[in-house]
Amino acid sequence: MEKIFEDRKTKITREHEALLSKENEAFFSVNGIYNRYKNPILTRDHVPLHWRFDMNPKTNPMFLERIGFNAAFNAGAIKWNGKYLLVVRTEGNDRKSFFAIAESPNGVDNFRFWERPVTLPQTGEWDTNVYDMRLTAHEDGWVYGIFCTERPDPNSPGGDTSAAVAAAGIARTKDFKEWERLPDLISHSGQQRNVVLFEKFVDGKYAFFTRPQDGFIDTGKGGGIGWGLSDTIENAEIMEERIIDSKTYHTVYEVKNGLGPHPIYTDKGWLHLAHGVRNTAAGLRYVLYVFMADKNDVSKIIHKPAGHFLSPLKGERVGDVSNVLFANGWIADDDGTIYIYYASSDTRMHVATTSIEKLIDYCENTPEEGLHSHLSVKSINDLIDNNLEIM
Ligand code: M1P
Repeated sequence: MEKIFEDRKTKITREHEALLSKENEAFFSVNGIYNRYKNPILTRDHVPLHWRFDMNPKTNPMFLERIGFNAAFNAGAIKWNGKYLLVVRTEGNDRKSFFAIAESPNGVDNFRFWERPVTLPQTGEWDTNVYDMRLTAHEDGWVYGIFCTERPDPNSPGGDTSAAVAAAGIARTKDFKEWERLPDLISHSGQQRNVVLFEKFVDGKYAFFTRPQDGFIDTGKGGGIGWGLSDTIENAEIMEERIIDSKTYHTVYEVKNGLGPHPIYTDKGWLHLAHGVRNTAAGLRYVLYVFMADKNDVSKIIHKPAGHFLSPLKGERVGDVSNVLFANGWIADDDGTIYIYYASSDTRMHVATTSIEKLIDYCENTPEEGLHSHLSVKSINDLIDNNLEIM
């Protein structure tokens, strides 16, 4: 038995270390707007071995896995003390997700989880499940994590054990180790997911991007990405919510949408990354889109390129929830590089790199949504006409 333990432990440890230290490589970009990378940056296989295996040969002579993990996805992101940190939605085989921090020295590979997952304090009403944290370094001095907390629906019709209620949980930290939990955001528009805290006070108040929804899955009348203010963060409550980016018929955000990470400031305006969802015969399809808001009013959209910015490709298309790209983290580096951290099909994490300059150009110069095929053809013909003049 001792030999089995040692052989298995040695092999599994060696392969785990090889995975964690594998270098990543950018693919050549034909569109020139962003570069995708060869390897996912985090998967369930990256989860530390001491979270999974009992390392004691006496109690685990066959070196069997005791706690299994299913996925590592939908990570918030921040640059912290020179390191690229992801707050990863880590999901066990028990279907529960929780937050765990992974750190990389360069933003594209060598991500390693910290020694322990985040211990998230509970409110009076325990979370059944938590996920999709958005990080905001607020001008009040705290780093906030706004996340979805899911609990069973007390009003569900008898016997429906899948009915749930989603709300925005709020936690804050100064070192990513100790987290203070605040009461969940109160809004008066049904359920909430995809809530993001803005980094600045607006009219002396805390400002939130929201995504009101009537039900747990369907947004219903909740018509898109919203915006609202709260007097305090300690008991956050939004009295008035206004939709700033609506779901719209026959677009990539026809069924629903939601803001991704905190917006990035540029001298031309705020860059936003969001996800849009459309219906297909094969189910929902989630893609990412980018738009720009006024530099003096982060809730006022000034440029919105048509269609998706990133969509699921090749292996990204398959996973626990297939045909999904989702992003709730990006990092703007001092040299203008932007690291977009996106998850594919609710299963694994990837990175794509671009720059502030490229995203500004993309927002300012990509044709906007015309909502009709003949206007799409007009955009193409305009480009052809300009090109024929100089070719
Ligand atoms: O399964 C796809 C995504 O579904 C939800 O996003 P939304 O609220 O926009 O529908 C979230 O549960 C998200 O975590 C998940 O990736």
